[in-house]
Amino acid sequence: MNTIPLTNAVPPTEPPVRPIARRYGALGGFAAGALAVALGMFFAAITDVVSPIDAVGSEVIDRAPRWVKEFAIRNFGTDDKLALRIGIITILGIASLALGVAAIRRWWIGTTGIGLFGVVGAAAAVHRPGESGGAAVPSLLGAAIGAVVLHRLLRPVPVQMPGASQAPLGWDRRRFLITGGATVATAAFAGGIALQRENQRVSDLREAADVPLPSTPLSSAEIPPDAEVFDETPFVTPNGEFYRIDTALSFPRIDVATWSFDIGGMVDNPLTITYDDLLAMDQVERVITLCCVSNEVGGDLIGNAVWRGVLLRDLLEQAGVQPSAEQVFSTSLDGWTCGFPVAAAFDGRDVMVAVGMNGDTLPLEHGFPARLVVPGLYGYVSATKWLAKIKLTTWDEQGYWVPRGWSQQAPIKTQSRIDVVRAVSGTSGAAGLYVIAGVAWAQHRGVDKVEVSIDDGPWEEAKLGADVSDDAWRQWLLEWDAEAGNHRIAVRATDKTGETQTGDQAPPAPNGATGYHTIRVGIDA
Ligand SMILES: Nc1nc2c(c(=O)[nH]1)N[C@H]1C(S)=C(S)[C@@H](COP(=O)(O)O)O[C@H]1N2
Ligand SMILES: [Mo]
Repeated sequence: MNTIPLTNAVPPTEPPVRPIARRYGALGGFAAGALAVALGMFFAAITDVVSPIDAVGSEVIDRAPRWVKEFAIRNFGTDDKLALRIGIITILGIASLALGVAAIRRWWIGTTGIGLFGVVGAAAAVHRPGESGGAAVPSLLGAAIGAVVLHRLLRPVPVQMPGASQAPLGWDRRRFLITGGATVATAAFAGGIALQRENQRVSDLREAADVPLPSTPLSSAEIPPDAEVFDETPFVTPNGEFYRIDTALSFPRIDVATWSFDIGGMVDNPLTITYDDLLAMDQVERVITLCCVSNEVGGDLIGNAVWRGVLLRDLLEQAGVQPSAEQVFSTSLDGWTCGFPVAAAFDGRDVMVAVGMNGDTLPLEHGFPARLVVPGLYGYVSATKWLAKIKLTTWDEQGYWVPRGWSQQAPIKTQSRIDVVRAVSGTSGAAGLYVIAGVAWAQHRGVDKVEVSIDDGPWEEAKLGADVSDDAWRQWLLEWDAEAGNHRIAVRATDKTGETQTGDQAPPAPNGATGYHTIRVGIDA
Protein backbone atom coordinates (compact mmCIF):
# COMPACT_ATOMS: atom_id res chain seq x y z
CA MET A 1 0.00 0.00 0.00
CA ASN A 2 1.29 3.40 -0.93
CA THR A 3 1.14 6.06 1.82
CA ILE A 4 3.38 8.64 0.24
CA PRO A 5 1.48 11.54 -1.25
CA LEU A 6 1.54 11.38 -5.00
CA THR A 7 3.22 14.82 -5.37
CA ASN A 8 6.40 13.66 -3.59
CA ALA A 9 6.71 10.46 -5.55
CA VAL A 10 9.73 10.05 -7.78
CA PRO A 11 8.42 10.27 -11.30
CA PRO A 12 8.82 6.88 -12.98
CA THR A 13 10.68 8.49 -15.94
CA GLU A 14 13.60 9.59 -13.69
CA PRO A 15 14.71 6.68 -11.57
CA PRO A 16 17.53 7.39 -9.02
CA VAL A 17 21.04 7.45 -10.43
CA ARG A 18 23.39 4.96 -8.86
CA PRO A 19 26.54 6.96 -7.90
CA ILE A 20 29.83 5.84 -9.41
CA ALA A 21 32.60 5.14 -6.90
CA ARG A 22 35.45 7.66 -7.01
CA ARG A 23 37.99 4.96 -7.78
CA TYR A 24 36.15 4.13 -10.97
CA GLY A 25 36.06 7.80 -11.87
CA ALA A 26 39.82 7.98 -11.37
CA LEU A 27 40.36 4.79 -13.39
CA GLY A 28 38.18 6.07 -16.21
CA GLY A 29 40.00 9.39 -16.24
CA PHE A 30 43.34 7.64 -16.32
CA ALA A 31 42.31 5.37 -19.19
CA ALA A 32 40.89 8.26 -21.22
CA GLY A 33 43.89 10.51 -20.53
CA ALA A 34 46.29 7.74 -21.53
CA LEU A 35 44.30 7.18 -24.72
CA ALA A 36 44.30 10.89 -25.60
CA VAL A 37 48.08 11.19 -25.13
CA ALA A 38 48.95 7.89 -26.80
CA LEU A 39 46.75 8.60 -29.81
CA GLY A 40 48.30 12.07 -30.10
CA MET A 41 51.74 10.45 -30.21
CA PHE A 42 50.50 7.81 -32.62
CA PHE A 43 48.94 10.23 -35.12
CA ALA A 44 52.05 12.42 -34.92
CA ALA A 45 54.32 9.45 -35.59
CA ILE A 46 52.40 8.21 -38.61
CA THR A 47 52.10 11.69 -40.14
CA ASP A 48 55.73 12.54 -39.32
CA VAL A 49 55.15 15.65 -37.24
CA VAL A 50 56.52 16.50 -33.79
CA SER A 51 55.15 14.37 -30.93
CA PRO A 52 52.84 16.45 -28.69
CA ILE A 53 54.73 15.34 -25.57
CA ASP A 54 58.04 16.42 -27.06
CA ALA A 55 56.52 19.68 -28.27
CA VAL A 56 55.21 20.50 -24.80
CA GLY A 57 58.53 19.45 -23.28
CA SER A 58 60.44 21.68 -25.68
CA GLU A 59 58.19 24.62 -24.85
CA VAL A 60 58.85 23.99 -21.16
CA ILE A 61 62.60 23.94 -21.84
CA ASP A 62 62.38 27.16 -23.87
CA ARG A 63 60.36 28.94 -21.18
CA ALA A 64 62.15 27.66 -18.09
CA PRO A 65 63.96 30.41 -16.17
CA ARG A 66 67.72 30.19 -15.79
CA TRP A 67 67.63 28.78 -12.25
CA VAL A 68 65.43 25.89 -13.40
CA LYS A 69 67.93 24.94 -16.10
CA GLU A 70 70.80 25.18 -13.63
CA PHE A 71 68.85 23.10 -11.11
CA ALA A 72 68.07 20.48 -13.75
CA ILE A 73 71.67 20.21 -14.97
CA ARG A 74 73.00 20.15 -11.40
CA ASN A 75 70.59 17.44 -10.24
CA PHE A 76 69.95 15.34 -13.32
CA GLY A 77 73.00 16.17 -15.46
CA THR A 78 72.53 14.83 -18.93
CA ASP A 79 69.46 12.88 -17.74
CA ASP A 80 67.59 16.17 -17.44
CA LYS A 81 65.46 15.35 -20.49
CA LEU A 82 64.37 12.01 -19.07
CA ALA A 83 63.45 13.84 -15.86
CA LEU A 84 61.39 16.34 -17.86
CA ARG A 85 59.54 13.59 -19.74
CA ILE A 86 58.79 11.75 -16.51
CA GLY A 87 57.59 15.06 -15.03
CA ILE A 88 55.21 15.74 -17.92
CA ILE A 89 53.80 12.20 -17.90
CA THR A 90 53.33 12.39 -14.12
CA ILE A 91 51.43 15.68 -14.37
CA LEU A 92 49.24 14.29 -17.15
CA GLY A 93 48.61 11.14 -15.13
CA ILE A 94 47.57 13.04 -11.99
CA ALA A 95 45.42 15.45 -14.02
CA SER A 96 43.68 12.50 -15.72
CA LEU A 97 42.89 10.82 -12.39
CA ALA A 98 41.48 14.09 -11.00
CA LEU A 99 39.48 14.80 -14.17
CA GLY A 100 37.95 11.34 -13.98
CA VAL A 101 36.84 11.88 -10.37
CA ALA A 102 35.40 15.30 -11.27
CA ALA A 103 33.60 13.81 -14.26
CA ILE A 104 31.46 11.58 -12.02
CA ARG A 105 29.40 14.59 -10.96
CA ARG A 106 29.97 16.89 -13.92
CA TRP A 107 30.92 14.96 -17.02
CA TRP A 108 31.78 18.16 -18.90
CA ILE A 109 34.70 18.92 -16.54
CA GLY A 110 36.29 15.64 -17.57
CA THR A 111 35.78 16.07 -21.28
CA THR A 112 36.84 19.72 -21.22
CA GLY A 113 39.96 18.82 -19.25
CA ILE A 114 40.97 16.08 -21.68
CA GLY A 115 40.16 18.50 -24.49
CA LEU A 116 42.58 20.99 -22.90
CA PHE A 117 45.37 18.38 -23.10
CA GLY A 118 44.77 18.47 -26.84
CA VAL A 119 44.73 22.27 -27.09
CA VAL A 120 47.99 22.59 -25.12
CA GLY A 121 49.67 19.87 -27.19
CA ALA A 122 48.44 21.42 -30.43
CA ALA A 123 49.55 24.94 -29.48
CA ALA A 124 52.99 23.65 -28.52
CA ALA A 125 53.32 21.59 -31.70
CA VAL A 126 52.51 24.41 -34.13
CA HIS A 127 54.86 26.71 -32.20
CA ARG A 128 57.88 24.45 -32.73
CA PRO A 129 60.31 25.65 -35.39
CA GLY A 130 59.76 23.95 -38.73
CA GLU A 131 56.24 22.75 -37.92
CA SER A 132 53.13 23.93 -39.76
CA GLY A 133 49.49 24.17 -38.69
CA GLY A 134 49.02 20.50 -39.49
CA ALA A 135 51.11 19.63 -36.43
CA ALA A 136 48.06 20.56 -34.32
CA VAL A 137 45.91 17.75 -35.71
CA PRO A 138 47.37 14.66 -33.94
CA SER A 139 47.03 16.18 -30.50
CA LEU A 140 43.50 17.56 -31.10
CA LEU A 141 42.29 14.31 -32.63
CA GLY A 142 43.76 12.22 -29.80
CA ALA A 143 42.18 14.46 -27.17
CA ALA A 144 38.78 14.48 -28.89
CA ILE A 145 38.72 10.69 -28.92
CA GLY A 146 39.92 10.59 -25.30
CA ALA A 147 37.17 13.01 -24.25
CA VAL A 148 34.45 11.00 -25.97
CA VAL A 149 35.71 7.80 -24.37
CA LEU A 150 35.78 9.40 -20.92
CA HIS A 151 32.18 10.48 -21.39
CA ARG A 152 31.16 6.99 -22.43
CA LEU A 153 33.04 5.38 -19.55
CA LEU A 154 31.45 7.45 -16.80
CA ARG A 155 28.08 8.35 -18.24
CA PRO A 156 25.11 6.71 -16.55
CA VAL A 157 23.18 4.81 -19.21
CA PRO A 158 19.85 3.04 -19.27
CA VAL A 159 20.52 -0.56 -18.47
CA GLN A 160 18.10 -3.34 -19.20
CA MET A 161 17.23 -5.12 -15.98
CA PRO A 162 15.96 -8.65 -16.49
CA GLY A 163 12.30 -8.77 -15.80
CA ALA A 164 11.94 -5.05 -15.05
CA SER A 165 9.32 -3.18 -16.93
CA GLN A 166 11.42 0.03 -16.73
CA ALA A 167 15.00 0.50 -17.79
CA PRO A 168 16.46 2.35 -14.75
CA LEU A 169 19.25 4.87 -15.22
CA GLY A 170 22.46 3.41 -13.93
CA TRP A 171 26.10 2.75 -14.43
CA ASP A 172 27.19 -0.66 -15.44
CA ARG A 173 30.42 -1.71 -13.77
CA ARG A 174 30.86 -4.63 -16.14
CA ARG A 175 30.51 -2.42 -19.19
CA PHE A 176 32.92 0.08 -17.61
CA LEU A 177 35.58 -2.56 -17.01
CA ILE A 178 35.29 -3.91 -20.55
CA THR A 179 35.40 -0.47 -22.21
CA GLY A 180 38.08 0.76 -19.81
CA GLY A 181 40.21 -2.31 -20.46
CA ALA A 182 39.84 -1.86 -24.20
CA THR A 183 40.77 1.83 -23.82
CA VAL A 184 43.93 1.07 -21.89
CA ALA A 185 44.87 -1.67 -24.35
CA THR A 186 44.33 0.69 -27.30
CA ALA A 187 46.40 3.39 -25.58
CA ALA A 188 49.22 0.93 -24.92
CA PHE A 189 49.10 -0.31 -28.50
CA ALA A 190 49.02 3.18 -30.06
CA GLY A 191 51.74 4.42 -27.71
CA GLY A 192 53.84 1.35 -28.49
CA ILE A 193 53.55 1.94 -32.22
CA ALA A 194 54.45 5.62 -31.75
CA LEU A 195 57.57 4.72 -29.75
CA GLN A 196 58.51 2.04 -32.23
CA ARG A 197 58.17 4.51 -35.15
CA GLU A 198 60.34 7.05 -33.33
CA ASN A 199 62.97 4.40 -32.60
CA GLN A 200 62.92 3.40 -36.24
CA ARG A 201 63.33 7.03 -37.33
CA VAL A 202 66.30 7.50 -35.01
CA SER A 203 67.95 4.26 -36.11
CA ASP A 204 67.46 5.28 -39.76
CA LEU A 205 69.16 8.58 -38.95
CA ARG A 206 71.99 6.76 -37.20
CA GLU A 207 72.42 4.56 -40.23
CA ALA A 208 72.58 7.64 -42.46
CA ALA A 209 75.23 9.07 -40.13
CA ASP A 210 77.16 5.81 -40.23
CA VAL A 211 78.33 6.23 -43.83
CA PRO A 212 82.11 6.78 -43.83
CA LEU A 213 83.45 10.14 -45.03
CA PRO A 214 85.15 10.03 -48.43
CA SER A 215 88.93 10.51 -48.91
CA THR A 216 91.28 11.73 -46.24
CA PRO A 217 91.48 15.27 -44.93
CA LEU A 218 94.17 17.66 -46.24
CA SER A 219 95.86 17.65 -42.87
CA SER A 220 95.30 14.96 -40.28
CA ALA A 221 95.74 15.48 -36.59
CA GLU A 222 98.58 13.48 -35.03
CA ILE A 223 98.39 12.77 -31.36
CA PRO A 224 101.74 11.88 -29.78
CA PRO A 225 101.59 9.11 -27.18
CA ASP A 226 103.03 11.41 -24.52
CA ALA A 227 99.88 13.55 -24.65
CA GLU A 228 98.72 11.05 -22.06
CA VAL A 229 100.47 10.97 -18.71
CA PHE A 230 97.79 8.95 -16.91
CA ASP A 231 95.17 6.40 -17.98
CA GLU A 232 91.95 7.30 -16.24
CA THR A 233 90.95 10.13 -18.60
CA PRO A 234 91.72 9.49 -22.27
CA PHE A 235 93.29 12.45 -24.07
CA VAL A 236 90.78 12.01 -26.88
CA THR A 237 87.29 11.47 -25.50
CA PRO A 238 85.59 8.57 -27.32
CA ASN A 239 82.39 9.59 -29.13
CA GLY A 240 80.27 7.36 -26.92
CA GLU A 241 81.61 9.05 -23.78
CA PHE A 242 81.53 12.60 -25.04
CA TYR A 243 79.19 14.80 -22.99
CA ARG A 244 75.99 15.81 -24.70
CA ILE A 245 74.12 19.04 -24.00
CA ASP A 246 71.30 20.47 -26.07
CA THR A 247 67.69 21.55 -25.82
CA ALA A 248 66.47 18.86 -28.25
CA LEU A 249 64.04 16.33 -26.75
CA SER A 250 64.06 14.34 -29.97
CA PHE A 251 66.44 14.54 -32.90
CA PRO A 252 65.41 16.95 -35.64
CA ARG A 253 64.00 15.35 -38.79
CA ILE A 254 67.03 15.28 -41.04
CA ASP A 255 67.26 14.12 -44.64
CA VAL A 256 70.87 14.33 -45.84
CA ALA A 257 69.72 14.03 -49.44
CA THR A 258 67.87 17.35 -49.22
CA TRP A 259 69.79 18.95 -46.33
CA SER A 260 71.76 22.14 -46.92
CA PHE A 261 72.71 25.22 -44.92
CA ASP A 262 72.80 28.84 -46.01
CA ILE A 263 75.37 31.51 -45.39
CA GLY A 264 73.49 34.78 -45.67
CA GLY A 265 72.77 38.12 -44.07
CA MET A 266 75.52 40.74 -44.38
CA VAL A 267 77.44 39.01 -47.16
CA ASP A 268 78.03 39.90 -50.82
CA ASN A 269 77.34 36.42 -52.21
CA PRO A 270 74.93 34.32 -50.17
CA LEU A 271 75.78 30.60 -50.35
CA THR A 272 73.78 27.41 -50.06
CA ILE A 273 75.91 24.39 -49.23
CA THR A 274 74.68 20.81 -49.48
CA TYR A 275 76.16 17.78 -47.74
CA ASP A 276 77.82 16.66 -50.98
CA ASP A 277 79.26 20.18 -51.43
CA LEU A 278 80.75 20.03 -47.94
CA LEU A 279 82.23 16.57 -48.49
CA ALA A 280 83.76 17.72 -51.78
CA MET A 281 85.50 20.73 -50.18
CA ASP A 282 88.97 20.81 -48.68
CA GLN A 283 88.83 19.43 -45.17
CA VAL A 284 91.15 19.59 -42.20
CA GLU A 285 91.37 17.79 -38.89
CA ARG A 286 91.87 19.69 -35.64
CA VAL A 287 92.06 18.66 -32.00
CA ILE A 288 89.66 20.93 -30.13
CA THR A 289 88.32 20.66 -26.59
CA LEU A 290 84.66 21.53 -26.36
CA CYS A 291 83.31 22.78 -23.06
CA CYS A 292 79.88 23.64 -21.71
CA VAL A 293 79.38 26.89 -19.82
CA SER A 294 77.27 24.92 -17.33
CA ASN A 295 80.30 22.88 -16.31
CA GLU A 296 80.88 23.30 -12.58
CA VAL A 297 84.43 23.49 -11.26
CA GLY A 298 85.61 19.87 -11.38
CA GLY A 299 82.69 18.90 -13.64
CA ASP A 300 82.63 16.61 -16.65
CA LEU A 301 80.73 18.66 -19.25
CA ILE A 302 83.90 18.83 -21.32
CA GLY A 303 85.42 16.61 -23.96
CA ASN A 304 88.29 16.60 -26.41
CA ALA A 305 87.86 15.36 -29.97
CA VAL A 306 89.55 15.28 -33.34
CA TRP A 307 87.11 17.25 -35.46
CA ARG A 308 87.14 17.01 -39.21
CA GLY A 309 85.54 19.60 -41.41
CA VAL A 310 85.74 22.67 -43.60
CA LEU A 311 87.27 25.87 -42.24
CA LEU A 312 84.56 28.48 -41.84
CA ARG A 313 86.84 31.30 -42.95
CA ASP A 314 87.15 29.66 -46.40
CA LEU A 315 83.38 29.71 -46.72
CA LEU A 316 83.08 33.24 -45.35
CA GLU A 317 85.71 34.46 -47.81
CA GLN A 318 83.65 33.04 -50.66
CA ALA A 319 80.54 34.68 -49.26
CA GLY A 320 82.29 38.03 -48.77
CA VAL A 321 81.51 39.30 -45.28
CA GLN A 322 80.46 42.96 -45.25
CA PRO A 323 82.33 45.28 -42.86
CA SER A 324 79.18 46.11 -40.89
CA ALA A 325 78.75 42.48 -39.78
CA GLU A 326 79.53 41.91 -36.10
CA GLN A 327 78.22 38.46 -35.35
CA VAL A 328 78.28 35.01 -36.93
CA PHE A 329 74.79 33.91 -35.98
CA SER A 330 73.76 30.32 -36.56
CA THR A 331 70.52 28.37 -36.35
CA SER A 332 70.00 24.64 -36.00
CA LEU A 333 67.39 22.48 -37.69
CA ASP A 334 65.41 22.54 -34.45
CA GLY A 335 65.45 26.32 -34.21
CA TRP A 336 68.18 26.73 -31.57
CA THR A 337 70.44 29.73 -32.14
CA CYS A 338 73.75 31.20 -31.02
CA GLY A 339 76.32 33.71 -32.18
CA PHE A 340 79.99 34.68 -31.83
CA PRO A 341 82.09 37.63 -32.98
CA VAL A 342 82.96 37.84 -36.69
CA ALA A 343 86.49 38.59 -35.48
CA ALA A 344 86.75 35.05 -34.07
CA ALA A 345 86.19 33.64 -37.55
CA PHE A 346 89.16 35.60 -38.94
CA ASP A 347 91.67 35.88 -36.05
CA GLY A 348 93.47 32.72 -37.07
CA ARG A 349 91.61 30.21 -34.91
CA ASP A 350 90.26 27.26 -36.82
CA VAL A 351 86.51 27.66 -36.69
CA MET A 352 85.10 24.58 -38.39
CA VAL A 353 81.96 23.37 -40.02
CA ALA A 354 82.58 19.86 -38.76
CA VAL A 355 81.37 16.70 -40.48
CA GLY A 356 83.55 14.21 -38.63
CA MET A 357 84.46 13.39 -35.04
CA ASN A 358 87.30 11.12 -33.96
CA GLY A 359 87.56 9.42 -37.34
CA ASP A 360 83.84 8.76 -37.65
CA THR A 361 81.11 10.64 -39.44
CA LEU A 362 79.68 13.18 -37.00
CA PRO A 363 77.34 11.21 -34.70
CA LEU A 364 73.68 12.15 -34.56
CA GLU A 365 74.01 13.24 -30.91
CA HIS A 366 76.80 15.62 -31.83
CA GLY A 367 75.16 17.33 -34.76
CA PHE A 368 75.00 15.17 -37.90
CA PRO A 369 75.11 16.18 -40.75
CA ALA A 370 77.23 19.20 -39.73
CA ARG A 371 77.96 21.41 -36.74
CA LEU A 372 80.08 24.39 -35.84
CA VAL A 373 83.13 24.03 -33.61
CA VAL A 374 84.80 27.22 -32.43
CA PRO A 375 88.03 26.91 -30.44
CA GLY A 376 88.03 28.97 -27.26
CA LEU A 377 84.33 29.75 -26.93
CA TYR A 378 81.77 27.95 -24.80
CA GLY A 379 79.41 25.70 -26.76
CA TYR A 380 76.32 27.77 -26.03
CA VAL A 381 77.61 30.75 -28.06
CA SER A 382 79.25 28.82 -30.86
CA ALA A 383 78.85 25.08 -31.36
CA THR A 384 75.55 24.75 -33.26
CA LYS A 385 74.66 21.12 -33.95
CA TRP A 386 72.35 20.05 -36.80
CA LEU A 387 73.36 23.22 -38.60
CA ALA A 388 70.65 24.87 -40.71
CA LYS A 389 71.77 28.44 -41.29
CA ILE A 390 74.62 30.88 -40.77
CA LYS A 391 73.77 34.56 -40.86
CA LEU A 392 76.15 37.48 -40.69
CA THR A 393 74.47 40.10 -38.57
CA THR A 394 74.91 42.64 -35.76
CA TRP A 395 74.81 42.09 -31.99
CA ASP A 396 71.14 43.11 -32.02
CA GLU A 397 70.24 39.53 -32.75
CA GLN A 398 70.41 37.36 -29.64
CA GLY A 399 71.23 33.67 -29.47
CA TYR A 400 68.98 31.24 -27.58
CA TRP A 401 70.61 31.54 -24.15
CA VAL A 402 71.23 35.30 -24.13
CA PRO A 403 67.70 36.48 -23.23
CA ARG A 404 67.71 33.63 -20.68
CA GLY A 405 70.39 35.33 -18.65
CA TRP A 406 73.67 34.16 -20.14
CA SER A 407 76.35 36.47 -21.54
CA GLN A 408 76.32 37.31 -25.22
CA GLN A 409 80.06 36.74 -25.49
CA ALA A 410 81.66 33.87 -23.66
CA PRO A 411 85.32 32.92 -24.07
CA ILE A 412 86.24 29.74 -22.19
CA LYS A 413 87.86 30.41 -18.83
CA THR A 414 91.13 28.75 -17.85
CA GLN A 415 90.33 25.76 -15.67
CA SER A 416 91.88 22.61 -14.29
CA ARG A 417 90.48 19.44 -12.80
CA ILE A 418 91.78 16.66 -10.56
CA ASP A 419 90.73 13.30 -12.01
CA VAL A 420 92.62 10.79 -9.93
CA VAL A 421 94.63 10.30 -6.75
CA ARG A 422 96.13 6.84 -6.99
CA ALA A 423 98.69 4.84 -5.01
CA VAL A 424 101.71 4.10 -7.21
CA SER A 425 102.33 0.82 -5.45
CA GLY A 426 100.89 -0.78 -2.37
CA THR A 427 97.36 -0.35 -1.14
CA SER A 428 95.35 2.71 -1.91
CA GLY A 429 94.36 4.61 1.18
CA ALA A 430 97.62 3.75 2.97
CA ALA A 431 100.55 6.12 3.36
CA GLY A 432 103.06 5.96 0.50
CA LEU A 433 103.77 7.23 -2.97
CA TYR A 434 100.77 8.51 -4.96
CA VAL A 435 100.13 10.23 -8.26
CA ILE A 436 97.70 13.07 -8.52
CA ALA A 437 96.59 13.67 -12.11
CA GLY A 438 94.03 15.48 -14.20
CA VAL A 439 93.40 17.81 -17.09
CA ALA A 440 93.70 21.58 -17.63
CA TRP A 441 92.31 23.76 -20.39
CA ALA A 442 92.55 27.33 -21.69
CA GLN A 443 91.29 26.91 -25.23
CA HIS A 444 92.96 29.01 -27.87
CA ARG A 445 95.40 30.54 -25.37
CA GLY A 446 96.96 27.19 -24.49
CA VAL A 447 98.00 25.71 -21.16
CA ASP A 448 101.49 26.67 -20.01
CA LYS A 449 101.64 25.45 -16.43
CA VAL A 450 99.66 23.43 -13.89
CA GLU A 451 100.33 23.65 -10.18
CA VAL A 452 99.07 21.66 -7.23
CA SER A 453 98.85 22.72 -3.62
CA ILE A 454 98.50 20.17 -0.83
CA ASP A 455 97.04 21.25 2.49
CA ASP A 456 97.36 24.90 1.46
CA GLY A 457 101.11 24.43 1.07
CA PRO A 458 103.20 25.97 -1.71
CA TRP A 459 102.11 25.50 -5.34
CA GLU A 460 104.13 22.67 -6.87
CA GLU A 461 104.49 22.44 -10.62
CA ALA A 462 102.97 19.33 -12.20
CA LYS A 463 104.44 17.42 -15.11
CA LEU A 464 102.49 18.15 -18.30
CA GLY A 465 101.45 15.91 -21.16
CA ALA A 466 102.55 16.88 -24.68
CA ASP A 467 101.22 20.21 -25.92
CA VAL A 468 99.05 19.03 -28.81
CA SER A 469 97.22 22.26 -29.56
CA ASP A 470 96.39 25.56 -27.88
CA ASP A 471 92.77 24.57 -28.51
CA ALA A 472 93.01 21.30 -26.62
CA TRP A 473 93.29 20.40 -22.97
CA ARG A 474 96.54 19.11 -21.46
CA GLN A 475 96.98 16.31 -19.04
CA TRP A 476 99.05 16.81 -15.90
CA LEU A 477 100.50 14.63 -13.17
CA LEU A 478 102.24 15.14 -9.85
CA GLU A 479 103.86 12.57 -7.59
CA TRP A 480 102.96 12.88 -3.96
CA ASP A 481 104.42 11.26 -0.90
CA ALA A 482 101.26 10.90 1.13
CA GLU A 483 101.39 10.82 4.90
CA ALA A 484 98.60 9.62 7.14
CA GLY A 485 95.82 12.11 7.78
CA ASN A 486 93.20 14.07 5.92
CA HIS A 487 94.47 16.17 3.06
CA ARG A 488 93.19 18.91 0.83
CA ILE A 489 94.43 18.98 -2.75
CA ALA A 490 93.88 22.00 -5.01
CA VAL A 491 94.92 22.61 -8.62
CA ARG A 492 95.35 25.69 -10.80
CA ALA A 493 96.45 26.31 -14.37
CA THR A 494 98.24 29.17 -16.08
CA ASP A 495 97.62 29.92 -19.75
CA LYS A 496 100.25 30.92 -22.30
CA THR A 497 99.45 34.61 -21.89
CA GLY A 498 100.81 34.21 -18.34
CA GLU A 499 97.44 34.49 -16.68
CA THR A 500 96.71 32.08 -13.84
CA GLN A 501 93.16 30.92 -13.30
CA THR A 502 91.40 32.72 -10.49
CA GLY A 503 90.72 31.08 -7.16
CA ASP A 504 87.59 33.20 -6.74
CA GLN A 505 84.57 30.96 -6.80
CA ALA A 506 81.86 31.85 -9.29
CA PRO A 507 78.87 29.76 -10.44
CA PRO A 508 78.42 28.77 -14.11
CA ALA A 509 75.94 31.59 -14.84
CA PRO A 510 76.27 33.97 -16.59
CA ASN A 511 79.55 33.07 -18.37
CA GLY A 512 81.38 30.16 -16.77
CA ALA A 513 82.34 28.87 -13.32
CA THR A 514 85.66 29.79 -11.69
CA GLY A 515 87.60 28.65 -8.65
CA TYR A 516 90.19 25.99 -7.90
CA HIS A 517 89.07 22.39 -8.08
CA THR A 518 89.78 21.14 -4.57
CA ILE A 519 89.33 17.62 -3.25
CA ARG A 520 89.81 15.90 0.10
CA VAL A 521 91.55 12.57 0.58
CA GLY A 522 92.00 10.54 3.72
CA ILE A 523 95.21 8.51 4.11
CA ASP A 524 95.42 5.82 6.80
CA ALA A 525 98.40 5.38 9.03
N1 LIG B 1 71.21 22.58 -32.05
C1 LIG B 1 71.81 22.78 -30.88
N2 LIG B 1 73.15 22.90 -30.85
C2 LIG B 1 73.80 23.09 -29.68
C3 LIG B 1 73.07 23.18 -28.47
C4 LIG B 1 71.66 23.05 -28.53
O1 LIG B 1 70.95 23.12 -27.51
N3 LIG B 1 71.07 22.84 -29.75
N4 LIG B 1 73.76 23.34 -27.28
C5 LIG B 1 75.10 23.88 -27.31
C6 LIG B 1 75.81 23.69 -26.07
S1 LIG B 1 75.21 24.54 -24.72
C7 LIG B 1 76.93 22.94 -25.97
S2 LIG B 1 77.86 22.95 -24.56
C8 LIG B 1 77.40 22.11 -27.10
C9 LIG B 1 77.56 20.68 -26.66
O2 LIG B 1 77.92 19.87 -27.76
P1 LIG B 1 77.92 18.28 -27.59
O3 LIG B 1 76.55 17.88 -27.15
O4 LIG B 1 78.32 17.73 -28.91
O5 LIG B 1 78.94 17.96 -26.53
O6 LIG B 1 76.48 22.14 -28.17
C10 LIG B 1 75.93 23.38 -28.47
N5 LIG B 1 75.16 23.22 -29.67
MO1 LIG C 1 76.61 24.24 -23.03
